[in-house]
Amino acid sequence: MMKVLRTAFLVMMMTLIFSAVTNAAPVPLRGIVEGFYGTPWTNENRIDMMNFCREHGLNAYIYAPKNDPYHRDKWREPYPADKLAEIKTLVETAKANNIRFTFAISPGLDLKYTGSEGEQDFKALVNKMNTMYALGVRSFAIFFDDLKDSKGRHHEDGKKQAELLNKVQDTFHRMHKDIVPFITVPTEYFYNDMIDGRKIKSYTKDFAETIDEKIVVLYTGNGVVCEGISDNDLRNVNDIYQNDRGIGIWWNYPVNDYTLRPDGKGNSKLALGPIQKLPTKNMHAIFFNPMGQENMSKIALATAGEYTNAPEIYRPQQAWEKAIDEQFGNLAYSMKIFATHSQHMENSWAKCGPADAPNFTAAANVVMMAARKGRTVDLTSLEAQISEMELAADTLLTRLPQKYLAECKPQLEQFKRIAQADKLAVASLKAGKLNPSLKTLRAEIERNAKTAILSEQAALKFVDDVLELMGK
Ligand code: LOG
Repeated sequence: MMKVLRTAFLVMMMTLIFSAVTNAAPVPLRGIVEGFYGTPWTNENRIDMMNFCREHGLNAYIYAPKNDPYHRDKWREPYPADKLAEIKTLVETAKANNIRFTFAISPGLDLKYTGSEGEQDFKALVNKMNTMYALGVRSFAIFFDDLKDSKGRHHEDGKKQAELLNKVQDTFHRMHKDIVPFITVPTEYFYNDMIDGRKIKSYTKDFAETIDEKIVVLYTGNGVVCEGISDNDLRNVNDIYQNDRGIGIWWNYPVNDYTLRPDGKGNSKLALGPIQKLPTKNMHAIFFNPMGQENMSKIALATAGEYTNAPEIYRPQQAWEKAIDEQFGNLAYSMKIFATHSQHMENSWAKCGPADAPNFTAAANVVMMAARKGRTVDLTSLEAQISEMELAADTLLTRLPQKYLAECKPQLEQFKRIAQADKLAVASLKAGKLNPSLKTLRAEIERNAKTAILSEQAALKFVDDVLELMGK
């Protein structure tokens, strides 16, 4: 009897161990870095997001809002009591949701490394983190990103930075045995900035050589906001850092802070596409930087959950459809139409996300090609799409719950204007002469482009193409 029991017990243990190994998460640390510029999320947003993370298989959240003065500009100053209470709530919410909460500090703007000032700053860092430890924080990050001057140069010393990080971590670990390894972002945090031709720049070389193996280093890809990271790209950066566990990723999608509105209150373009073109293996950690618009960030972040839990079989388009179906119920059809026109993020230095409305572009290209040759063409497919766009905008503007509308109303209104302009463009082509209202509407779209951009290379481009062809 004993023997049977013992065998059964052994079999059970072996099964458990085996399944723990085979079920090991492909990306052990996967979550969100609230690391954008502009108005930080409210605590309500953060709590909501932590629940969302749990539901979507994400298990980490880094607190690093650039515009929290106590995180960056005035990092030495202690948090006021009300802010501490907020952070405590977050720590507790994270724990209840099985999410690793990391408190990040960005001291680089004026941090001193040597002399008595250096000593003081070292103490200030440890003190600040001790306050967080007392609130229950067990994971810490020190970030050194965005320390370039107006000429795009930085004056950081990789060795000194890394030594300081090691020292803070060691000191802290001696004081508190239950902390987990630190996380960092170096000053040269994208691959093309780490190398000069084929040579590794001295800052990166020093930082990589000095930094403690345990510290998790994050990088953003070949650029700050880039199209993707291939397995090969990841190998290249790992060749520099040579850390057994591998470098981690700070992924700048769906963040849109670089499309900041003139009033500084929101962002002009929403990133509503899926996560895509990321590595399939060898990732220890990946953090997605979201938009200030917390609710609208959830389309991309739900796909991030799908991706991080099965990178090798992840399919962006399917994950995106599923995310919108789940989040928008009977408004999903309309939301898909709107979101398709607002997923590609691009400016002079940034490029990420699938092309906006590829079906629209395909139909418009056929129409324009014929129109330029003076041929008449079948406009049915394009017209059908335009009617659906206008209907989707109206439906969402009237039926979307307030929490979403508060984050995307200007963009929906702009979407409607663009659809109406597309309609006038089609009418112009049909009539063989420019409809005069088109110019007026185009000017109105331009006036609103400060607060709302979408479909620049798709639905809006068609308007411009027709204007160009038929005389401005
Ligand atoms: C910042 C980040 C910002 C993002 C997009 C990193 C590591 N740092 O250029 O705070 O949200 O780009 O604008 C960044 O990405 N620097």
